[in-house]
Amino acid sequence: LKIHLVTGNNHKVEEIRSLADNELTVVPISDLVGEIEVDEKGDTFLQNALIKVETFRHLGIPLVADDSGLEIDALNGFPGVQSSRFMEGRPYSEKMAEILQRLDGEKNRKARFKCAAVFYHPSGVVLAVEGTVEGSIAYEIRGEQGFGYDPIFVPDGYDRTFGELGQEVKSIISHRARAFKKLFSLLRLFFSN
Ligand code: ITT
Repeated sequence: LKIHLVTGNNHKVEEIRSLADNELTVVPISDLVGEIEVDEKGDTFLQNALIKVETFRHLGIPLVADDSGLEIDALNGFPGVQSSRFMEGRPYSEKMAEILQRLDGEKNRKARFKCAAVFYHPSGVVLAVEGTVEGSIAYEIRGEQGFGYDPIFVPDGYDRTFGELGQEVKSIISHRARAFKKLFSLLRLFFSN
């Protein structure tokens, strides 16, 4: 089964590809339509993942979308669905510095990454799954691997950030790994022959 991934984020493409088995080919939708622009106006990750898929439904091909973000308890869930848009155009080093600043003196560092993944097939099948990884916000930016907020997120059970732990650990416990492993096992049930 060939699935086009509705994203403009190449890190996501790499992470999701590494979770797929031989039966599944995951291709960025930019290969088909060039650079994409989606109006992510939903209030939840799930709504935004649905909007991404809906935007390209007219193509009549199997699609999958990922909407994800970081929720910080002491900031009432911020940046949440705004994880990408927050301080738009600025480098993540600045976005992370701003978050650490907002948490200055805060003892409650609890946070989680969430991912909603939606699959659409032109036959009418739609599957939606979610994945979460609980953790905490570090006191400084650490590590260069991954993308986005990885260098300030310490998953529960570890004392290093995703930025330090890298893909080997993310592919086992990340929000995205958890969501897409569920999704791909459902797809195997539906579409294996
Ligand atoms: P697309 O919408 O085109 O897929 P995007 O990067 O804008 O790409 P989202 O709208 O889902 O993706 O926003 C997710 C943001 O949340 C992302 O840009 C990162 O800032 C953050 N994020 C999500 N998953 C992450 C991860 O695994 N590690 C670090 N940051 C992550």
